[in-house]
Amino acid sequence: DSNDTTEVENYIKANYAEPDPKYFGKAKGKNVIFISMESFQTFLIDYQLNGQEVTPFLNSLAHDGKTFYFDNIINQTGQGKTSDAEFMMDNSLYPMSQGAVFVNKAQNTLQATPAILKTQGYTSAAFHGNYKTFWNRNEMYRTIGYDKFFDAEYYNMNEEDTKNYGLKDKPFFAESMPLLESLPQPFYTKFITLSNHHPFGMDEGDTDFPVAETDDKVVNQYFQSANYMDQALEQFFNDLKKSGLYDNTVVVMYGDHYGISENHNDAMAEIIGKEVTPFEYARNLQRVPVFIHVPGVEGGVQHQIGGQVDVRPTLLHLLGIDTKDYLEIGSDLLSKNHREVVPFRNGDFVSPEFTQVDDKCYLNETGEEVEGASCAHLSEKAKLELQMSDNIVYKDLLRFYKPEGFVPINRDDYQYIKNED
Ligand code: GP9
Ligand code: MN
Repeated sequence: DSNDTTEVENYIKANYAEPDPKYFGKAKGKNVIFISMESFQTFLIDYQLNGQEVTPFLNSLAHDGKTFYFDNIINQTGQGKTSDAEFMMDNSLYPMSQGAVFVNKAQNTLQATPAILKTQGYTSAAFHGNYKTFWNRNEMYRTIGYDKFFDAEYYNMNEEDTKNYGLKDKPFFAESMPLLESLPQPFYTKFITLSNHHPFGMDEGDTDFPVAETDDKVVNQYFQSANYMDQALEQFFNDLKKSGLYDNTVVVMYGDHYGISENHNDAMAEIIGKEVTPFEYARNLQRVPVFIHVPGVEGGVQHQIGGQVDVRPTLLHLLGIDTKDYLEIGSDLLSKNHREVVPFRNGDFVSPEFTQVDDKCYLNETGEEVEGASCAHLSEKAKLELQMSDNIVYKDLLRFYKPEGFVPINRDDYQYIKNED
């Protein structure tokens, strides 16, 4: 009710991180392209398998000085995996602790980015080479306010170009180009890749990148599909440049969640050259990369600790939209007051000095377990952040809140039926 809403509103206003004027509005009016990089973990960046870079294209972006590359962002997804990451990118709210928010809360009221940008003249679209009902996307996208959803029905889903969940990334991006170019500008779009999905095996001829040589087939194949995705991204960037869109578009790329679960710790120890302790698994291997390229703005490698919920405020501030009137939980990564106690969905957290894993407290510098007292205060902070976000999502509180100038979405205005486009 309105008491709950007031409590959440007070918490959010007290924790607001104001934009850095150096970046605020630097991407005003530009197109936006999000790319969900399936199962992509940060350790892959700059990793060499037998002396060969796995992701030479992404590595080049990480070091070109023009792209922001955030190497300390943690995976905050729950059971909704890809869809949980999408939820965070569009809403800066946490997904659910059990179940998928896309499945369970598709009827909620949201104030998602497509709806916010609509009042600024933007058209929004989602692109994905799987069928629209997967993860209940066709319902949740109506609540988020995506104008268009180009799902598998818009692509050539022939045998050769598909594997497990759908279209391979190279044909996906290639076939997406004309659809993207057909959109009115400015646009807000997202592309959800698939090829780097567990168990990762690619077909003969898709890649000539070598497999790793551990005893674990899943881990071995991960490098091949990650390399394939890297090539697909390079192809897409080249196409964006050729089309002229690149210079007028902000590109945000993020790893959606881990690809290699803790069942593969033995093989991963060989890969990273050290034992995968619970601390190592959480603090290092749960990182997912975030890249943001803003035409004409200098970037560089960014080490601040953050979470997936932090991407939206960062982007909105770049677009010149102050987030202070929105009930969102994340914190602008480029703000001088960015908060650095960052929760995992299960209540554990990462912070500059300490990391909590399975309720145990570790000192980052040594990876040693220390007295729980060192983490207690930080742990409370992390839990409170999750709780405030959960209040919004579980109690559907945005029904009772109207940001200034925001025009609410009417789900009935959105349908994703191909022939009626
Ligand atoms: C399916 C794709 C994969 O459409 O998004 O989902 P995941 O299993 O990674 O959540
Ligand atoms: Mn995924």
